[in-house]
Amino acid sequence: MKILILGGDGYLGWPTAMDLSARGHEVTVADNYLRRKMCLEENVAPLYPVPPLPERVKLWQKLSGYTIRHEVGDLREWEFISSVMASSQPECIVHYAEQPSAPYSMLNRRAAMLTLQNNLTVTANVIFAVREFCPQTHIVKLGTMGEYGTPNIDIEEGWLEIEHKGRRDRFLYPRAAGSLYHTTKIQDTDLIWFYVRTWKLRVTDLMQGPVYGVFTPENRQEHRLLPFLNYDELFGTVLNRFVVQAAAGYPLTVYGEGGQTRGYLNLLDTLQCVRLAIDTPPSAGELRVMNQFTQTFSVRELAEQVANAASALDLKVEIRSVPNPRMESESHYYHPAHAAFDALGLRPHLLTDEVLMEMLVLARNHQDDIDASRFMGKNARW
Ligand code: USQ
Repeated sequence: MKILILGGDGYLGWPTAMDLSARGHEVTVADNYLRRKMCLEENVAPLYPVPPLPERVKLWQKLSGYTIRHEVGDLREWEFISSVMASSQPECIVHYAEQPSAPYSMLNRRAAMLTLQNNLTVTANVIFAVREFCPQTHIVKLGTMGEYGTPNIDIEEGWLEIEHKGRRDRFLYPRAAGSLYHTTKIQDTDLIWFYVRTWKLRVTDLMQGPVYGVFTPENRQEHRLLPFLNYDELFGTVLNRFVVQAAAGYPLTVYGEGGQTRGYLNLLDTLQCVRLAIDTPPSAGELRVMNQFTQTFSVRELAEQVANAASALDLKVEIRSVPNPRMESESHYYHPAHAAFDALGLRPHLLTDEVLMEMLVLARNHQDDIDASRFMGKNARW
């Protein structure tokens, strides 16, 4: 299949590109290096350097014999996205091209505007480009479990049947985001749902939880093909941060009480879910929503599991509760459904001590490169 990956330089985009390429798909990636630019501006480099796309594509070619095409440019620009669509003629588009950080979106007005403009404009351009160049193409869009927030009722997969005054109808599940970033994902969903109804697009919206890990079969032998591993307060997700903190001998920074519960998944399962979504496209005029995570944990449970795995490597780990920089419930009901991917045959890679130890060893090998001042102190408070 011809597959176009938007945001193909990112934490998820590059591993997805290799994964699909290794299975014989004709993959094109497009990216404007936004993640790299934001990290440079905020002085929050990842744990190890990640080569730019032309180099990664060459390394992958040498390792696998497969070619990934790459286009560097800004998908907010119509000329760029239309030229990418015309040249790649995708049968499927995986849309990751968004500012992905909740804390970054809450930093200041500039970061907020960048998040709003980037995320909504790119999503709108994808919709218009599909309509113009390939209306049958399946869009696999990365959303987030954070669109639902933490309601005091069970979370369904995208939709909720409501009975009101004796009549029934089906609506998008009520959404209540906890950051501007998460709000833009809700706005994306609304935009997409409008055009699915209006233009009969076919879209899968993936409500994904926080992802951990960096290893995939494609990068184990060649570490220059690893994705970004950020451990800073802005771009590092919680479990990746805890692993690097443990390797650095820095206390694991549990925000507040640590009862915040989310649905987590291994990077390998992001790849698996995206493959399953691609292989089972929805019909024209259908917005299919699937919750994408494999296990739920509270932040404190994650910290304890990291501490436990670290002790097997003789790393002494302290778990420390720090004042929560975020506006979020620290103790709440959380019961989200995730049956759709199970029904498609997902075989989860669960969080084990072995998985954590492999990450801990990687982080320990880069111990001298860890800048502990990046763990906290970026002033992303709300
Ligand atoms: N947390 C800590 N200590 C830390 C960092 C985070 O206790 O040092 C807590 C946060 O307060 C939060 C939870 O861990 O309750 C998860 O935080 P996170 O930074 O791993 O994830 P989040 O900001 O929610 O965003 C990440 C990705 C985002 C994705 C989202 C899925 O950056 O792109 O959409 O996970 S979800 O969380 O389900 O909305």
